Amino acid sequence: MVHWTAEEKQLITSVWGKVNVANCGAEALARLLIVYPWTQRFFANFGNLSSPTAIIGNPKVQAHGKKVLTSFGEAVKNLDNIKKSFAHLSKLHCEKLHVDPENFRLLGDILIIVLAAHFGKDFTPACQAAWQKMVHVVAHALAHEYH
Ligand code: HEG
Repeated sequence: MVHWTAEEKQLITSVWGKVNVANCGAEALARLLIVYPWTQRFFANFGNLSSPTAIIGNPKVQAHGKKVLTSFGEAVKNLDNIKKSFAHLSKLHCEKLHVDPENFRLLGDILIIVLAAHFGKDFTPACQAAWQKMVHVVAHALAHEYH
């Protein structure tokens, strides 16, 4: 089981409390689709993804980014139980959506970039370290039910 120090928990929850889930979620998913264009194959039914501008302005990308980051928030609320709280989502991504778990790691790295851009110098190295651990634990939990 993952161990969180009191400081890590505090850094994660205090940053999370200031995150605009709709904005950051939309930005993170859009950046994923732009920087790693092969991830677009999972979103073939999202309409126009033909350029960075189209991706950023695509309402389905925005809505799905918000949904993903809202779900990420469940992990923040359940730091000591992330694996269990994501078991059903892991099964869904494996069995129904066929998303390669490598993509969870890519999205996690992008989320760090988005948070760093939004928070600037308030995203201290200690904050970043706690969040790196967080996105790693989430990616691991989402990959857990794969077979
Ligand atoms: Mg996934 C659906 C969460 C990464 C591709 N994702 C969903 C849903 C949630 C979710 C809550 C809706 C599930 C439902 O309808 O019951 N996703 C989620 C999290 C993370 C993640 C928390 C990582 C932090 N997802 C992720 C990545 C990809 C992906 C990296 C692909 C590159 N997700 C994906 C697709 C769907 C979902 C294709 C279905 C979208 C749709 O057609 O509505």
